[in-house]
Amino acid sequence: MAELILHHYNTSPFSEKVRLILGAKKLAWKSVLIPPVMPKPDVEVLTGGYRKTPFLQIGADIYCDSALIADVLEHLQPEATLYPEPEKGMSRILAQWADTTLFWAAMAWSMQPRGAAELFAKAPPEAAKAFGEDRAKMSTGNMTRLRPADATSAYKSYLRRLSDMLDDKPYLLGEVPCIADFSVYHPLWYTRRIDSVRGILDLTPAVVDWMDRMAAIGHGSIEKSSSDEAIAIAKAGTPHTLLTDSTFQDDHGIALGTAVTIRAESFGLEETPGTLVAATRTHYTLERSHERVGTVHVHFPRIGYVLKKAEA
Ligand SMILES: N[C@@H](CCC(=O)N[C@@H](CS)C(=O)NCC(=O)O)C(=O)O
Repeated sequence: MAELILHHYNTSPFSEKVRLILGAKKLAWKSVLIPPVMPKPDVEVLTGGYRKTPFLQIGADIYCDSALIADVLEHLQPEATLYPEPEKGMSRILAQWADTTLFWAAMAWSMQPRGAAELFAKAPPEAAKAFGEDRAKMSTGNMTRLRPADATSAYKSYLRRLSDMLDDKPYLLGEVPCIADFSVYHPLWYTRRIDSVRGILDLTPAVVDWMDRMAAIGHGSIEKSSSDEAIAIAKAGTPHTLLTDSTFQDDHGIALGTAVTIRAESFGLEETPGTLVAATRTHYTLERSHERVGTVHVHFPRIGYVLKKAEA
């Protein structure tokens, strides 16, 4: 089986989502720890500009965004499925809500002053400042951050609604965890790691019990690696995607072979330039080269990303 390399850092919620999916699918993977703030030179060598966490590397293929990574892992190891019928559509829609609306409410609650002070208590003062500045820079464009009090009310309501869903079943949509469970779990996991803010979860004990069930899934089998090793693996490899849908869907009037850029719709707008080599129903693939890494293919989901012709 192809070697999976996850580029991530321990405190990243979206990485926790992917680590648990790797665990649910009982996969073995290599772990490359990347910096949580810019600069990220080795990340940029591999992705061509995308700076968010996590991304998955398989040889000379780089898969950006946890939603696309989940699809890739599903192709690679269909058991246990992340998208069980008959709730497949519902699970994806609930996951998207959790990765956006729930995530930002949970972040605003967790990073309130006492949470942030606890997180950075052992770090030098420059670290907290650098983190704040980095995330402020990422939050440009069409992004509106919730005010703390509004986020608190929303987070409490969301937790009550999730608790209600867990009244009569062990996981959010049934007897087994699906993509919605992994997406709902990671923002709550972030809150639970911070003693001074985790109390909000105790208002909904059914959610805490479900979190214990999710945590018990584990992270699969991990081998430590380094970005130098990962870059060497990419350089030695030839791009070969595991995504099986290849039919061209042109929603932009941009032909395959065109020089383009892709970036996230919000939060971290760094562009990845390259040649468009696939644009399917669900994802885009760019081909790009760099002297340290040779030719790689960088894959993005369509949802949440902006495709444009490169400016001449
Ligand atoms: N839609 C992305 C969101 C990823 C994301 O926002 N990750 C956070 C960390 S959990 C991030 O990139 N923060 C800035 C950074 O790590 O540089 C996904 O699903 O992977």
